[in-house]
Order: sequence, then structure tokens, then C-alpha cells
Amino acid sequence: MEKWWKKSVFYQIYPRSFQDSNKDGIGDLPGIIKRLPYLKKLGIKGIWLSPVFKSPNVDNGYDVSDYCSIMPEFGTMRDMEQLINEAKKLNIRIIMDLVLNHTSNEHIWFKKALAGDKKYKNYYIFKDGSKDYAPNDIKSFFGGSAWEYVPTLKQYYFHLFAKEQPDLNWDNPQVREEAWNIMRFWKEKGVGGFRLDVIELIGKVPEDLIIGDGPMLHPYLQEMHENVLKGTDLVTIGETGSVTPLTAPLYTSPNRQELSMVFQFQHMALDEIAGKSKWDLKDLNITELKTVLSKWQTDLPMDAWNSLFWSNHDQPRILSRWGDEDYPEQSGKMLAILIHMMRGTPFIYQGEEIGMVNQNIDDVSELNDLESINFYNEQVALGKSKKDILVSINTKGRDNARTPMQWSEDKFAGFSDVKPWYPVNKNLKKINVAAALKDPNSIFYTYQKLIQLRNENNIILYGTYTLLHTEETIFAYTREYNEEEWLVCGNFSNKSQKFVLPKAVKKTILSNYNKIYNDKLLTLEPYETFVVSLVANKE
Ligand code: ISL
Ligand code: CA
Repeated sequence: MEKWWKKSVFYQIYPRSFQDSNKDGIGDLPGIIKRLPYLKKLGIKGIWLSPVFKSPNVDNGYDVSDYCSIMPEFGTMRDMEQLINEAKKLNIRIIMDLVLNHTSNEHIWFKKALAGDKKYKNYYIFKDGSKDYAPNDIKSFFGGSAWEYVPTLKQYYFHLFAKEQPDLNWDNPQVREEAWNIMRFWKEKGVGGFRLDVIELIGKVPEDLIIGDGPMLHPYLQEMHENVLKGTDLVTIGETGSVTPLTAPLYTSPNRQELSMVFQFQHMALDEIAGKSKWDLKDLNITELKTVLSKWQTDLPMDAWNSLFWSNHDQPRILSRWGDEDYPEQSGKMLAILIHMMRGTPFIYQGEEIGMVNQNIDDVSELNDLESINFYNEQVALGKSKKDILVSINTKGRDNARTPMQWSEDKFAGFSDVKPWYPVNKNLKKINVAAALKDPNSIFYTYQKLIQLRNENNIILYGTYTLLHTEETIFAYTREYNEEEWLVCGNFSNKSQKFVLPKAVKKTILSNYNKIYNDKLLTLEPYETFVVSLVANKE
């Protein structure tokens, strides 16, 4: 039987911003339980739950201080068990987001390490160095050196993210055993699997300047499989920033016994200047987008598996980014259709299904995310204009994705009865779940339909993919499987354009303009996107 996660669509929840249930302005687990029927209606089969473990929240939960207890703000272990069980009743599995590359500096292991305990020092990466000279020049992804000096030890420790996120030493077998135990703990609780944060970094060799894709990465993943995953149907989604269609099979081919799928970002880098940082903006080139997404469809071997997504908690809102806020329904549905008709497992990020957009800010004081704050301070120190810095942050900053979920037109969007931890987007009256559910033409129902189509049509899972040669701003491809052929076509522009179908239409499957397609020569309206099955050559 086919793996359940190949046919499923996943939904990512950022718990802090999803639903508050106890009037403290912070999303929580009982809030998620309350919203399960909504997710059932959408049709998803799995929830990627961003971290809910105990954490001092320097990086909003991606700095874990105890992997086997729940952050009190989010609820209790009992709430967590209830969430797992209530979801299971609706045939929805909970996927835990494990951050095993690093811990919080408040984890007991790190506290002991700092106190000089030898065993726990070897859980992390400590290196000799003098106060003025770090062991080498490796930089943290969040700015500054990746080495932090500890005067009491006269040593540096290594952190690829914030200094409050010390990297674990995966070369220590005791660390790996701790990781397997954490995974076993959650397996026992009945979760559906794991999303593995920055997993490609665990084989790092800092002294040789190797960060991603280190020599022991795959052996460690095979060890994980052997110790935790073997014989189960747990899904594992590996966050792998630098994977390519050629290296993805190393992670995901079943005979490798590693992970279920990769989660890769090649398309997400297309609006930054190559070789520079995410903050160095350039306009999206649609030809490049088509090339990158198509390459993953055609070059990934049949037995390997990729995920499909436009957004997550680290990315700006896709409707603001590559859609068109002047045509929210049309462009939102276009984006949804184009990605959901591809091969792979789709992920919807909370609010994407109702067309939530970026929230622009006017002042640095409105920021929450440490990545943006560090970037701002760094650039100000370099003498850059504050206005320009804010343009980058408003376009790419992670806070855009983290504003509270908009459930209704109530004062705080039905997210909470009190002022939320982070402000709700000002457009809440227009964009909210209640309005979307009332409107049969809303983006929500297109996502619902796409999920249904995936459940019912193997062509979406297995069909071969061919990109059609078209005008730059038309994104058209076919899928073929067992005598069946589907055409997916989107007008990626706000202008009307001509398009000629390669063959006659057998049946209209989906259209964001509710049209039925008969003619071969079409005039597509702004963002018009459709799926049709085509008449076979011999018919
Ligand atoms: O967010 C990014 C760029 O803005 C990415 O480079 C991100 O840092 C990278 O994808 C790793 O992300 C994951 O690990 C981080 C955490 O901050 C992210 O939220 C998480 O998704 C450290 O744990
Ligand atoms: Ca709460």
C-alpha cells in the first residue's frame, strides 16, 4: 500500500499565533483542539506543529530547553495528549517539530556544560581560543560570529543560530542516544511523525568549515531510522536547505532507510540577489520560478520524494510576495493550483488558505523576530538608511507570517479576547475564516477542492510532468499517467493573454474563474488558472 503521507496534504500551525483559549493573548494547545473541525473541513491529514516544547522563546520555540515537556504558555502534557487523540479521531496526525541541531542555552545539558561538567561539555562543541580570536570565521545565520566566548572556561562554544542556541555535538554517541530517546518518547505518545529542523546541519565539522551535508550526516540519519523509525509508518520531513534533485534521493529513497521527504528552498531564493543574503531583494523572474519548480518535478528520481510549499513560518506571505494583492482571490488560487497539481506532498501554512498577507511596519520597535532585529541593528551600525532596511524587512521578514490567525471580524480577529502577543493584521475585517467559509468563491474552497482532487487522482501523485513552452508569464504543464493527461495552466500576470491548448479538452476539472473549457484558443483573464483533462491522441 502507498505511504499515507504521499497522498496527504499537511497544514503547518505556528501555535503562538493560531488560537488563544485562555485569554492571555497567546495561542495554545486547547485553542488548536477547538479548531480541529475547521482543519477537518479543509481536508488535511497531518499537522506540522511548530515547536511546543519548553523554551525561553529567544527564537520562538526553536530554542528548546526541555524536549519532553510542554511550554506552560501553550498548555500541559495532558493538553498535548488530548490534541493527539482528538486529531486522531478525525484522521489527522500530529507531526512534532524537533529541533535537534541545537538546544536552548537554558537546557540543563548546556547549563551543566557551562559549569564545567565534562560529560555535558562533550554534548556541545567547545573549542580553545583566546578572547580576541575565535577558532575560525564561521558566521551565525542570525548575524555575527558562530563562536561565543565563555570567560570562565576560556573557551568558545559553537552556535549556527543565536548565541542562545548552542549546537549539539552529534559526533558524541550519547547525544544521538538522547535524540533517539526524545523521538521514542513522542512516538509512544502517538504522534504521526517528525519535522526535523535544519537536519542537514547535524554532520557539521566546524574545524574544517563544513556546515551542511557533512560526511556523517547520512550515517546518522540511518542510525535514526534503525533506532526509531524502522517498522513504523511515521513520516519524517527533513528541513534541508541545500539539497538538490540529485542529492534528495540520498535522504528519501526507501532503500536508503533515512527520511520520508526533503523540504527544500530553491524556489524561495528567487527573489534575492544570487550569492547575497535573503535581504538583498530582486524581483521574481517567472522563467526562473518555472525552471526551478520544473527541475524538481523532472529531475527527482521516481522513488525520491519532495514537499511542495509557498509559505512557512520563516517566509513572508505568498500572496504579498508572488501573488497580487489587487487580485487576491484570483492570484491566491492561481498559486494554490499551480503548486498543488505537482508531484510531492503539499504543505499549507496557517492563513494561506484564506489569503492572509504581509503586515508592513513603520518602525523597528514593531519587530518581534530576532533575525530581523539583528539584521536591522547590523545594518544601522554599517550606516545603511533605516528606510531601506525596513523595505527589506517588510518584504522578507519572518514576522509577516507570524501575525495572529484571522478567524472572524471581531476586535482581535477571533484569535483572542484580549490584546494578542503580536498585533493582528489591520485587514482582519476583510480577510478572515468566517468570511471565507461564507463565500463559495473564496480561496479556502479552492484549497479544499485541491486536497480532494489529490485524494482521488493518482495522476497527481505519479504522473510524469512536462513544462510547456509558453509566454514567460504563462505557467503551463501537463501530467500524464496511464492513458490520462491533465493540463494545468496559469496566467501569472494581471494582463489578459492568449493561450492555445495543445489538444482538445475532455473535461474541465478546476477553474479559478468557474469556466468550462471547450475551445483550444483561449483568452486568459488576469491570473486565470485552470486544470483540464485532455483528449488522448488516438481518441
Ligand atoms: O529563516 C530563515 C531565513 O530567514 C532560514 O534561513 C532559516 O533560518 C532556516 O531555514 C532554518 O530554519 C529553522 O531553524 C531555525 C529557526 O529559526 C527557524 O524558524 C526554523 O524553521 C533555527 O532553529
Ligand atoms: Ca493562551
